[in-house]
Amino acid sequence: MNETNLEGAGFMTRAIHAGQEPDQAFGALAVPIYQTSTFCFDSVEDGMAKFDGTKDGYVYSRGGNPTRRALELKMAAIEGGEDCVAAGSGMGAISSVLLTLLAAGDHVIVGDCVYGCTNVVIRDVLPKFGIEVTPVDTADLDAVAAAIRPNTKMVYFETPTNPLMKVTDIAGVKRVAGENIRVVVDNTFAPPPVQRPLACGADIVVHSVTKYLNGHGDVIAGVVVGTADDIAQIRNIGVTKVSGAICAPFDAFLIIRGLQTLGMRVERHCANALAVARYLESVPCVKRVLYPGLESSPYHELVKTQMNGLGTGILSFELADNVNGLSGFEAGKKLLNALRLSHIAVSLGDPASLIQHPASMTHHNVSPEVRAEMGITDGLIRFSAGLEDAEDIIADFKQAFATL
Ligand code: LCS
Repeated sequence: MNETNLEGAGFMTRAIHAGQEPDQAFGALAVPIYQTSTFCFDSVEDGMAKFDGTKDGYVYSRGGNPTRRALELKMAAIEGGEDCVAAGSGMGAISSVLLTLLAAGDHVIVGDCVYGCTNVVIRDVLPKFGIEVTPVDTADLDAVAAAIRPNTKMVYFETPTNPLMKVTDIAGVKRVAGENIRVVVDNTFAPPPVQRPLACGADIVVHSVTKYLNGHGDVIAGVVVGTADDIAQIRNIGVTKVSGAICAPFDAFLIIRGLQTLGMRVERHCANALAVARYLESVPCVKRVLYPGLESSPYHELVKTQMNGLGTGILSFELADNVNGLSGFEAGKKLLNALRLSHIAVSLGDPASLIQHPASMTHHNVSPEVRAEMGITDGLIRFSAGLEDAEDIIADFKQAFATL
């Protein structure tokens, strides 16, 4: 099957075949790892033509590499975009988008709850370059509309958000933003086959590939997917020249391997998270469970319409203020330390279940005031459901709760 006859193919077929042709040298089916810094030219004329763009071909691996290109083509097909550029981390991808598309005097609306480092880049660093920033709860479309100014160039948000799991109506934001404001969605928490922001009207999708897309907990990487024009600019300026945050060939190879099982993995992560969320709702000392797939969640309808009914593999929860004489925070520490199967670690989307404390870990670099404004309490715990058997994950929680 080649690129041309993937038209109309299903999700799993695209994830397996897009970007991958048997290699021309030996017919290898797996994408070869082109571990090289540079590419030789046949002649001076050949090099000149590749530099001035009159001839296709690779020149230098910061600008382009065949293994990375196979990953980019596969990701463009998976997200349904015209093109993709891969980066060396999610932060490399996000910074490259911002530094390419924004200029002094522009205004950005940013979701009021985003990953800690994204928060630092947008709310602390962009203003240093003369870019105005307004944090808004993008789940509230009236608030987005009210924040728009004549110089607004971008609305940037995560859905679901890290770590509060709020869900934004992507099509609604695009409707409010209109044609001239780019809508950029961080889709890390709900990758296809869950959610496809471009199909909902978003202009650009970014991912921390480190998470579900690679899915095996052994790579740090990012991607940006969008129109051919936007991606060409982001590749040439943000990724290749400004940040230099490129995705290495070996990492691209591992991600290509991981993407081929994305659909099955993500469905299993979501099913396990739902089972754990339901269990946690039944635990008396759990004050609240934040999981959009629960019937009790205010986002349950959007899960059905925008998230393919699947939800996500991550949930957050908070313990009661007093658990047998312990504060919610102290009880949370004791609970995490007592778990035997789930690891205390940041990141998410790994085969193993991971659990962490946002206030002291993923969002520790956000000031306590901004954390309070975001709604990240000291007692909040975030859990990334792995691919283990749900009964085993729940049994581990049960024995840990019994120690409180
Ligand atoms: N976007 C989201 C939603 C994230 O959760 C992260 C990392 C990033 C972007 C940045 O991606 P990276 O550069 O790490 O590939 N989130 C992390 C987390 O929650 N725990 O550890 C990292």
